[in-house]
Amino acid sequence: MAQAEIRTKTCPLCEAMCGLRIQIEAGQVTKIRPNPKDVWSQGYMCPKGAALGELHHDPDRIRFPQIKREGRFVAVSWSEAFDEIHRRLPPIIESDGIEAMTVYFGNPVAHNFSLSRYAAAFIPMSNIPVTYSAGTVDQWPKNLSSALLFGGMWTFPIPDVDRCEYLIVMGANPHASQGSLLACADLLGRMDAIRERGGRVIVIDPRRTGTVEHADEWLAIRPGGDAALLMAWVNVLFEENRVDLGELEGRVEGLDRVALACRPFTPEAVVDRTGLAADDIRRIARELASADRAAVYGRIGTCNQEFGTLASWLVDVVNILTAHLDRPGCAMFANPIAWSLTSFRPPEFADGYSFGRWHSRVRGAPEVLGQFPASCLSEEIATPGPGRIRALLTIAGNPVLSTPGGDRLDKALPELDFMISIDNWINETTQHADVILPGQSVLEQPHYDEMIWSWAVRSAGKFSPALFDLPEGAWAEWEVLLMLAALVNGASPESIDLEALDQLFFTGLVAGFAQSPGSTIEGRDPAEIVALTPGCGPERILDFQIRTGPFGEGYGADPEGLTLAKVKAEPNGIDLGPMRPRLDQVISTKSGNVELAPEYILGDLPRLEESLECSQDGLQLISRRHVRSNNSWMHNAPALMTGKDRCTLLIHPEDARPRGLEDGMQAEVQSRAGRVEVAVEVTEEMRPGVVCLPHGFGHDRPGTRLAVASARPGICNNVLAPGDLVDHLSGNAQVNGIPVEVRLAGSG
Ligand SMILES: Nc1nc2c(c(=O)[nH]1)N[C@H]1C(S)=C(S)[C@@H](COP(=O)(O)OP(=O)(O)OC[C@H]3O[C@@H](n4cnc5c(=O)[nH]c(N)nc54)[C@H](O)[C@@H]3O)O[C@H]1N2
Ligand SMILES: Nc1nc2c(c(=O)[nH]1)N[C@H]1C(S)=C(S)[C@@H](COP(=O)(O)OP(=O)(O)OC[C@H]3O[C@@H](n4cnc5c(=O)[nH]c(N)nc54)[C@H](O)[C@@H]3O)O[C@H]1N2
Ligand code: SF4
Ligand SMILES: [Mo]
Repeated sequence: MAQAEIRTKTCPLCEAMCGLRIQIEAGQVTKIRPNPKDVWSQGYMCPKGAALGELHHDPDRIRFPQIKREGRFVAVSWSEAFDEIHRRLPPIIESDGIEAMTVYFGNPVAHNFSLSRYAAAFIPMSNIPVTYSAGTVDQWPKNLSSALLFGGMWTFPIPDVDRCEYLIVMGANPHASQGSLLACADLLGRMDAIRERGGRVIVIDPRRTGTVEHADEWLAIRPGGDAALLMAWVNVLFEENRVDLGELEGRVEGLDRVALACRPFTPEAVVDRTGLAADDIRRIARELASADRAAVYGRIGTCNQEFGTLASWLVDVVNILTAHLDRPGCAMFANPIAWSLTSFRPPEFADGYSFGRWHSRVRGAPEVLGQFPASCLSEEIATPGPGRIRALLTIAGNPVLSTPGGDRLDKALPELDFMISIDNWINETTQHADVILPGQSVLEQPHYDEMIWSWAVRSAGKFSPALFDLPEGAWAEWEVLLMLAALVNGASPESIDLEALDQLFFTGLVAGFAQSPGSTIEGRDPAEIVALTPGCGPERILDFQIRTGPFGEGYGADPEGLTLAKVKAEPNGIDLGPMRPRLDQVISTKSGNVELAPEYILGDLPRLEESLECSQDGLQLISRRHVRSNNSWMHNAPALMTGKDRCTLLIHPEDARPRGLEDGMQAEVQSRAGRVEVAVEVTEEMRPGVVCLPHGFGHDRPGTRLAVASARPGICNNVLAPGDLVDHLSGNAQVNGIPVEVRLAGSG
């Protein structure tokens, strides 16, 4: 019998970054438990972490490249796959130009050791001009507001939950999600701790989620009402002379413009739009203003909605006006051990941000931060004419299920001349590919999060080595990205020198950082730094990020400082304490101050004001997550799929009764985009007038290879999401607050 060994590993599935102990016997994962010694997560984990073994051993997971021949995928060698790409891709680009190719980046790119670092290599090296991503179905409004307020599109203030006394959670459900754009293991436990030390937690959500069980108060807001509510708080703060910038006095531009802009939004004026009582709105504004350590935290419910950018902006505005930015216990900026590549400002925005620099061919959608809404992809493939997309690469994404109108994309993808996917499964999207290049399982690759520590409540870090070898001859995903960038440029596989490409990318990073004002190696010779950083790939980049980070050895500046080797020597991680005030280090606006009132954002206020008058009859659909799902891609893990059906329509009894709907009955849900049939769950946890479906289901399409998921397929809620419903400023999808009709199935 082989000896059981127990290895530590950080779970990369979500932002909680839990430390796990993984028991392996004879090459099989036999047990996964939380690691109580992990300095960051301290013994916390959720059921998904326990499923990493099932994901790794999943017989449906692809381990070898696949080429589609006569409609069926056949496993081939890596060199055959690259030859096929070289044979088919360059002719398309030669005839239709590089504009004929695009990429869709999915969510796991952000969590994957290789992809998170080498996506930044692939984009400039491939020269592909327009890319798509899950970002425009997620946090694009926050990227936009942060770019304008603070100068960095990934500069997100986060609540310092461990020292906070008054926390408002808007449009987030950590009970399912475990926290987002807020890294903090056991967020619910930390919310409980706020209340145990005499503080207060308020949840604002159209649904009484599991998170509400950890709060003192639940405000059942109408979908999309957040910007109006936040504006009313701003109104009360100015009206009652409660605005207090605290230490930020003199550091905030545009206060007068905000004071003027909030005038129409009295608590009384927003009652209809928010569905909340004026007294509650006023009371909370006063409580916020008088709390010493407080923060408003907004997440996907404030982004994926009608006024995503206004709401995202206003969360920061309210924190600023109540002296709750950049102070302990309030909204703060994290200080990661290893800085993230996303902290570089793209050179195209060196002189400031501008939007709508180009427009999409079919819909005329303006680009925002380089992207069009994800829902544009299907029409850009399907609509003939010059500029049509002929070739697509998807990287760790499943837009057929995850993006609005994904059913149209499903129909458009077969029209492509060539499609490549880098993915571990043959799913609703990748089944359309001509070539699939497998990624690694979590356990086959090292791990150290690239971006997530940039919004973590403590300055911590930890490295996990790979626990299993790659299959013979397999390529790591960072190598695949470099290879593909060269193939897009027409190079033949045998002529490609990966080491040279990696060196080129790394040298560029070092040079860029050495030129950044205030960087720890400002003015140093990049060649010297490169020579002092051995190795290759993502580990070398990580070593560089740590050594030049705030606690790093700085290439000789502080011999006691951190290196990757020192981090590796601590398998339970390194923790260097809570966040500290650091606005001066993160701000990169032209004025050097917080730009509180960007014209671009204020320009959307008339639309918000108009919306106060609109009466909202009929039902509105919102989305939900579950702790045992992860977007669309973990429904093939048997341990996560036990128990009752999770793909149900939640509906309030007052809405169910007149429609003759009872628990378990089938309902027909119709929007102007599409129609689905789904079982209902009648529950008082919904605000009346609002119904709710999970996203990421709909695994009933032929052609996929997902035995467990397709046995309990559920329906895809994004069939109901009209692609043209977007937040006007960011182009981010509005997948919450979709007008729908619901009736007993077969009754209409
Ligand atoms: N209606 C509605 N729609 C939504 C949302 C919502 O709230 N409501 N939420 C949106 C949000 S926030 C997001 S982020 C998007 C997600 O949108 P996507 O990123 O497009 O979808 P995922 O389901 O995360 O798909 C991930 C893909 O990556 C693959 N994968 C997993 N791990 C790896 C890996 O390590 N390497 C590689 N190469 N592939 C891997 C999986 O097999 C899967 O194909 O969905 C969005 N869609
Ligand atoms: N288990 C699990 N964890 C995940 C994921 C997953 O799919 N499963 N996905 C990951 C990803 S990609 C992301 S982006 C994060 C997202 O993390 P969260 O933002 O916490 O996401 P949700 O759990 O969807 O919570 C969003 C909440 O917003 C509410 N809401 C909807 N519309 C509105 C509105 O108009 N106003 C307000 N105030 N609230 C509204 C919904 O009812 C819901 O409770 O989760 C991540 N973690
Ligand atoms: S909360 Fe669950 S999915 Fe997220 S990192 Fe921890 S174990 Fe993994
Ligand atoms: Mo997301």
